[in-house]
Amino acid sequence: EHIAALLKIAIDQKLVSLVYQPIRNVASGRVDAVEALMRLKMLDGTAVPPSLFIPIAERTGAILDLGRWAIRTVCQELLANDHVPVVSVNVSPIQLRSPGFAASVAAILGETGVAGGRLALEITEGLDMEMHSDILRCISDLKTLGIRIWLDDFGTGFAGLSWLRLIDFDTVKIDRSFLHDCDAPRGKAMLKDIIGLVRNRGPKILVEGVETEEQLALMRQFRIDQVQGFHVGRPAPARNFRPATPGST
Ligand code: G
Ligand code: G
Ligand code: MN
Ligand code: NA
Repeated sequence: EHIAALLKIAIDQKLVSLVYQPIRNVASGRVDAVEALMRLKMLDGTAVPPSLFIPIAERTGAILDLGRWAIRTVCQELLANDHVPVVSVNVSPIQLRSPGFAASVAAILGETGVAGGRLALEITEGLDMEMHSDILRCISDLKTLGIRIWLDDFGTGFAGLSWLRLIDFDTVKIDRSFLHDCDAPRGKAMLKDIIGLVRNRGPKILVEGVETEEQLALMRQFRIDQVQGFHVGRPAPARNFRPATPGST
């Protein structure tokens, strides 16, 4: 239908773009990573939400071209300077399952001269995340390139625990829904248990959706490694993450 047709011309017609949301290291207080988020607009300029176009892109296969475009764009427009240490990009299981995905990422890194360790790929524990041996092999190839593998939206699906058991994630992102009720004792205890569960497996922990100073204080108390959310910053274009150059405003 309409969105599917739009996705086919989106790259050529410059209808897709990336915005970046800062991620703060709790101990140092510095922004030490950013997450790239894809945006799509229609020909008349109206924005199409990712919750609408990503599933369509997955179904039609357009996600393969869009995903490579996103990784190349991140390398060119952000990782080309040394200002932002790490950029994370969301990837769909469809991409991880497609033959040659790891090789295409390796080619982009080679082309742009970006070190693999500065790129993180976020995987969501969705319902469709079957434990495909192709996916596990792809993740292992990506890790060989030095690429960091993050687990996104942890705690929202049924598959998260299986993924945690099978894959050595560098970072696990705890879904923002756990922050909503963490000012009540029950919610706080729940968050604490989830943090303990993840921490015992070894990965770093990032909590998403931090919106207030109180929540940030709690994250310090829980010794969370990184936080992301409106309290740290909203998604913004790449120019906001480049070093200030003399003469620019
Ligand atoms: O930007 P927003 O918070 O609306 O993003 C919602 C969700 O859309 C993200 O959490 C992520 O799961 C998905 N998303 C955003 N950008 C991309 C992308 O480049 N690729 C994939 N596969 N998913 C994305
Ligand atoms: O699915 P994923 O977690 O990758 O996407 C992140 C999405 O969460 C983005 O679309 C972003 O706009 C949204 N987001 C980021 N920080 C906050 C926050 O502090 N509060 C809320 N409500 N949403 C947030
Ligand atoms: Mn994400
Ligand atoms: Na998330």
